[in-house]
Amino acid sequence: MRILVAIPTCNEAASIGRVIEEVLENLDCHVLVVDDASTDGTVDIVKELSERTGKVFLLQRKAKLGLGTAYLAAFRWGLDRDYGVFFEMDGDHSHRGEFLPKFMEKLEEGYDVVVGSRYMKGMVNVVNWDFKRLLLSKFANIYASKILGLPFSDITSGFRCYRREVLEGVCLDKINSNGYAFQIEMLYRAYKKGFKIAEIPIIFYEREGGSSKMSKEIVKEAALMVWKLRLGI
Ligand SMILES: Nc1nc2c(ncn2[C@@H]2O[C@H](COP(=O)(O)OP(=O)(O)O)[C@@H](O)[C@H]2O)c(=O)[nH]1
Ligand SMILES: [Mg+2]
Repeated sequence: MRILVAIPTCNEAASIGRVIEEVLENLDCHVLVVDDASTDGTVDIVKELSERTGKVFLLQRKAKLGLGTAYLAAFRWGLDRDYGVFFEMDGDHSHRGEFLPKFMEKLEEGYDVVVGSRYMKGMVNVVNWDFKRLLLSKFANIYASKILGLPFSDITSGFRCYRREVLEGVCLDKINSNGYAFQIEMLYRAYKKGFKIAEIPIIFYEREGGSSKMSKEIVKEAALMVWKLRLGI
């Protein structure tokens, strides 16, 4: 089965090379980077890896168009090319390639979606987050999962994988959210369609270089989106 690891980037030159190399060391797969107008050399690093390995592909967009549409572009690219498994992964080295085989084990057990959770069994597997960021993430998770009735510990996690059938089944054209709400919306739609979803424990390492794209607008979008999903509007 062909596996595609999708990585959205916006100025991640400090980490993207290492992220991609770790992915390729841990999994027999292709990598698709969806870059939104990076100006720090991210694209050159990706192109060099592409030439060297033949397993790395690049989609370049002209402006910062959001995480959600970056993933949608990656999914459509992969659906057109016969991939069977789609991973989502950050480009800032918060998500580590060493966990990839664990996701595959769960898929082989028969799950359709596997989410890498920072909060399984009451744990907080996050390295180097300040208290404010942790509180925001925990609160967002509790708020959204209660409202949507989702029985998972980390519904905003961006380290996950889907079988092809899930992406074909959830109607990608209907996805409305673009920031981190995208992760919640994808999981909610997959759950409602009855796909089998598992969580596995991962460790999330806060970025060491570059800068976060989290913003008030992204948080606001997520808070509203949860209600739109629940009310079906
Ligand atoms: N292509 C693209 N990538 C994005 C965008 N927003 C965030 N990302 C990438 O998504 C990943 C997660 O974003 P990040 O800023 O690290 O979020 P945080 O970890 O929640 O602070 C990183 O690889 C970012 O470069 C965007 O608008 N477009
Ligand atoms: Mg990050």
